[in-house]
Amino acid sequence: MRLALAGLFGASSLIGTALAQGSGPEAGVGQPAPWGLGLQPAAGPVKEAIHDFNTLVLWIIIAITAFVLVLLAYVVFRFRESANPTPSRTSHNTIIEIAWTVVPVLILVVIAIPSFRLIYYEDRAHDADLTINVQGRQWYWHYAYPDNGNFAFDSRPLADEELKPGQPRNLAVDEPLVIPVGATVRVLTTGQDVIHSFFVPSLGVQKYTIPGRTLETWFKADRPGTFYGQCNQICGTNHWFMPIQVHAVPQAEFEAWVAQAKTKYAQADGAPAPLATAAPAQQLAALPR
Ligand SMILES: [Cu+2]
Repeated sequence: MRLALAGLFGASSLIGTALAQGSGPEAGVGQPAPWGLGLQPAAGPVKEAIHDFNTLVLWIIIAITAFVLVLLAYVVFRFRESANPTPSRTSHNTIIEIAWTVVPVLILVVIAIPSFRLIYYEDRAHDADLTINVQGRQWYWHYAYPDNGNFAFDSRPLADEELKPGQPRNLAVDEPLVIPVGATVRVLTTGQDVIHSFFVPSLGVQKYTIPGRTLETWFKADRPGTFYGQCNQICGTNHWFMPIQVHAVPQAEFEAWVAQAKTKYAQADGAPAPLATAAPAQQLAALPR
């Protein structure tokens, strides 16, 4: 029995490792992979904390599932009709009843403590290096850099014929969000029209963008790379038209980008883009329904 359990746990730890590491994307790229299981590989500390919590809960689930499986198998075998012709009439057992109430409560406490710790860790950036305003709009993203010249721009997916080799379809965008590697980025989200959600799995960030409200979260990329996400709140017909591309670059490269962005993009004024220009007509027409 002990050997069988050890074998089971050995196999599940392999699975756990495989799940935690994900499969497919090379370092520095955060995107879904064919047949990928589990969470995307972490590209920063927030996602690492999410991985840790996920692994803890996975182990608890494995232990509970294995325990129930063994118990069921034992009961089915030990108390089958031929082996146990006159069944016991026992209907209460105080010790067992207390145990099966208290043990699950303890398990929930064990899960709750790191869970709350993670929520508060994700909640707010302490000593942020820069702030980015993210506004979800039907159906594109609007980004502003208040600390770096207060320029703002829109971000939309590339049409299929515009994709360069290596750019994933429906994830690559025309104007990515650019951040410096290693910087703590405060993200303030708001929605222009309906509720959207800013979600970049490899950086461990997911926040609603709600009209009339500003929500805060943060992330940090600890390596250069391109990290993809999507609006993951169903927000209308062209919900899928809202992929997110975060480009993490060294500080000097970021400063060079900021310098040209100040002249390339308009100043942020908070005014919504006219609806007629929200998405180029020919681009929308070319998209599958
Ligand atoms: Cu959306």
